[in-house]
Amino acid sequence: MSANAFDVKRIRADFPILHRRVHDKPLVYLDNAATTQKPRQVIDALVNYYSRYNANIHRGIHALAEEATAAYEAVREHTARFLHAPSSRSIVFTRNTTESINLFASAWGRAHLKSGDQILLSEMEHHSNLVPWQLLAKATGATLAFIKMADEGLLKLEELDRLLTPRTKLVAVTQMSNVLGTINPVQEMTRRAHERGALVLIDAAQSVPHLPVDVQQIGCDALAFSSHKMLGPTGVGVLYAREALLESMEPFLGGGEMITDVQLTSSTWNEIPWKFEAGTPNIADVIAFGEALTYLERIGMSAIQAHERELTTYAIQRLREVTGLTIYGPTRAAVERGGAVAFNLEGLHPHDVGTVLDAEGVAVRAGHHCAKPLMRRLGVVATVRASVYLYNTREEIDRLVEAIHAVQAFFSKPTHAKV
Ligand code: 7TS
Repeated sequence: MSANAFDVKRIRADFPILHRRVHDKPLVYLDNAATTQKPRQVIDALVNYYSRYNANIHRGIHALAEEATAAYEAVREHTARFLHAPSSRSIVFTRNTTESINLFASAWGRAHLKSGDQILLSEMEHHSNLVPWQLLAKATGATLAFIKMADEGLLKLEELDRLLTPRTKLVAVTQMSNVLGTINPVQEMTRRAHERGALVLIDAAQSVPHLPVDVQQIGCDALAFSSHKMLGPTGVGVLYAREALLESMEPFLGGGEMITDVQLTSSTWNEIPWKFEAGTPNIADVIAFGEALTYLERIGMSAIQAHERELTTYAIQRLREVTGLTIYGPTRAAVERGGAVAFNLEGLHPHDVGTVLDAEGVAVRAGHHCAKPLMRRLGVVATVRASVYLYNTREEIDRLVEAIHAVQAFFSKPTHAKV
């Protein structure tokens, strides 16, 4: 589908929540990096599952269990196609990106990491791609190193070459920053890491929802993302990992479903990917996540990326016109970036800004965005962040800018003068 055929009005009609009012104003939802809204196709899939074929999977021999199992496993196939993964055996369902990264850190780390090994991260990681590695480093005696970023919010690639040593076992890096909108050149980074014998895990929580991602083209060994950031339900995450790698890893959680046989004192493991899905999974939400994939494919990931690119360019242009507003992250037209735009207003705390924007019906996030080391690197405690998705419009960017003017007017009144 070409960008011209992108019909945002028609898309918006599919999202019931976009038609509600907040504080008596039409909702402008610009907190998509936190979670996205759901189209009725996804909501209907949940209702349909619970109304028609709710059953536990992989174990029942009755019709409902067979239908539910087929629907759940079909979404695994669909997810593999969406990522251009060679096989659905590479797709593990988890609860979210956080659990996917923890699964990999724990299961791969226990099998492969020893004292003195190194894991390479970056300065712009979400806590989800920091804390699991800190825990692993503590447990194994491995060390962590960090690729630094230039002031514009782009990683210094020469740092990667300098930091990669024979001790580096893994590079774990985000494909798109949830704060700066920076898109990292993960394909090139993977190539360089592989040349030096390190594996690569990509935190794709902000990229898979917004641009075409092909795991074979990137060449990464593992990749993690969440359904709820791409029109699907909460409670579903994906870990993609190369089959051979999954085979080489220890289980993450023990229990039902992940075994072939259990003795009183020992067990043998199920085949991948089920070896990593202990207990009853989130059947309903995985099935509804399949509808989210179908929805995104129907619009087309390239068309979605083009729409967001246009909106983000417009947003940055409008925000730069606001006096006293600082944008964090790349703003040059030549730099391809994603649709998360972090900013601050001079003399105002981001929480105050967020609260007044909310009163104007504009939903943004204000805070550290689970990236405290990045906040320190930027020299701020927090920022406001607007983040767009396929259903946002230029008119909504105009509403954001008007609301920012309302914030400035509100706090410049003598009664609210800064002390
Ligand atoms: N990695 C990145 C880059 C993220 O943006 C997030 C969530 C996660 C990992 C964790 O995802 P989860 O589904 O496991 O929670 N980011 C945000 C955010 O920016 N605002 O709220 C959640």
